Amino acid sequence: MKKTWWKESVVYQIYPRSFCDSNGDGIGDLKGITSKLDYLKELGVDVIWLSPVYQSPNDDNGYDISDYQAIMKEFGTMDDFDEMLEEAHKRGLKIMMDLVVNHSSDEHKWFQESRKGGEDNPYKDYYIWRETPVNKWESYFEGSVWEYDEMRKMYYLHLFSKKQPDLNWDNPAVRQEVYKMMTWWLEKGIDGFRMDVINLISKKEGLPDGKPMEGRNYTENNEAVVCGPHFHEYLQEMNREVLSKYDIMTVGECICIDEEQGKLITEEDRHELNMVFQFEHVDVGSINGFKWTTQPYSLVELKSILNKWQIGLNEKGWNSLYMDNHDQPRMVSRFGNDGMWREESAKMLATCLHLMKGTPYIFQGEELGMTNVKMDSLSEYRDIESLNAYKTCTEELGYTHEYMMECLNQKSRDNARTPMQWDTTENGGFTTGTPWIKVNPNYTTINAKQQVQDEASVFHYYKELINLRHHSELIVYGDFEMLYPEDEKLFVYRRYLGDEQMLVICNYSQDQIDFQVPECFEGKQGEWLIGNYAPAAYSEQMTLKPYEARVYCFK
Ligand code: TEU
Ligand code: CA
Repeated sequence: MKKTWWKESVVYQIYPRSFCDSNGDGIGDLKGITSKLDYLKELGVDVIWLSPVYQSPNDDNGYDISDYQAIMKEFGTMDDFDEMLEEAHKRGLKIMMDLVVNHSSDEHKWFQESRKGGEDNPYKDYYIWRETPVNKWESYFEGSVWEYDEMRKMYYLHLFSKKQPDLNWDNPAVRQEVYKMMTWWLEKGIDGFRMDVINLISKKEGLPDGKPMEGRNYTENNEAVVCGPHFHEYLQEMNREVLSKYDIMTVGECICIDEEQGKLITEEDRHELNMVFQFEHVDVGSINGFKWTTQPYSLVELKSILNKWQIGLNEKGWNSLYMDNHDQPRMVSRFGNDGMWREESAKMLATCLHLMKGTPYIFQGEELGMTNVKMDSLSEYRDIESLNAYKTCTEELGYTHEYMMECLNQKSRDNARTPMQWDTTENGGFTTGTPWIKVNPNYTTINAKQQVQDEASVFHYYKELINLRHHSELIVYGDFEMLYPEDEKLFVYRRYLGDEQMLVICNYSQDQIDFQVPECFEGKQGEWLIGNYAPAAYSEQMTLKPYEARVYCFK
């Protein structure tokens, strides 16, 4: 397996709107990010992934871009960006940009021109236009994907909100525009791209209806849009024309893919992308991919999904490791225990994730064990997906208000988007103004300032995990084997490389559990590596405490 810096790195995701506000308008910004680079350096991460900072009317918080080569006014200026990039590089931190090119904003110049129609209009086919809706596809944000445009007197396709029209990737001019724009950013010196829903760019010819899903046709269009007929061809073209010319890192967000597709995208000799964000493990507990339910997840299922990906991509591909991002509820609330065992379970989950094979991603605040937020009413939610889902679920699917609020409380994307908790001053130190979204009131006990000072904090635990990775070939390149796959409370695995081995034991429950090491470790001498309780000498029988994680090394 080829060794590269992006396999040895840890990535930190910043959601700029909620990170740090430098001028008191209640919205995080670039100068705010620059002022916190030392904090990230202290944590020890290598790469920062910035959620979109481009000009945008913010229908979907920057994932609707109206100018790919300008900075969103609320976030600052291009000079602020350049300064941030320079300051990051000075500290040895790399910057990976979000690339949102499945769709643009309807306020993008390309769309404004495209709306005009006309035979000689070069922008005419930049988007997907039809005389009438040609299928029954539904948008991922609810409602039909077809929107009538008064000016062109035609319908355009939008897989997300109606202010996010899909670009027509089958038009070579569109692809060239995108490559030109990517090159412009790379020439500026950025270090990579995270590609938003990149596996939706190629749609099946004729845009046919698929088989309706059971219950409702929520994802009926998936088979026609997910990894469509030209998907790999377009990625390879992009790689040839742009990516291969730079030493960068790429990760494609790919919805509804399995590990077979994951392999095709990430295998080195196919020259597409370095890694993908797959969704199977974070969709655990959903019903047919429909997330608005409070149904509990099964640990056995979670393990079998992660195992499948670890094995599938082991030879020539590469995994990303994440549970948190700006679209997911907080992992400590979801897979851990955000009450009595918050610190223990946050550290346990981090151990479990960071010691698998792949590149780990930390979402802002995860390193503090930040939790989901309790919103008091629907009006406190800001996220377009949550608000639209409330409408559909209560109006069409018969959910009660109370049940839907519980679903939102558990799953809304806004759980991730409450402001970063810096200290105990008003608004958690995020802003001196009125924050654009509610601050989680638990900032008085969960905040960066306290944790940086406290050696026993979740922050310091992350620091240690990152540091371990930086000094261990076994952690980066070792093979993975899942142990006790059927156990309903323990997540146990081993890593091995040459003569070295590592045993990772994670208790996903609040029960005390008696554990017997598997046969392959019997008679061996283990050495303590890391854990979330006091170090314990190795023995073949152990009793695990609630949410305990222990890691032993064997040479
Ligand atoms: O997410 C893709 C995506 O599929 C999510 O919207 C997903 O459906 C949802 O979060 C599951 O609850 C990307 C971005 O990460 C997201 O923030 C954007 O809203 C979306 O694309 C559109 O650009
Ligand atoms: Ca601001």
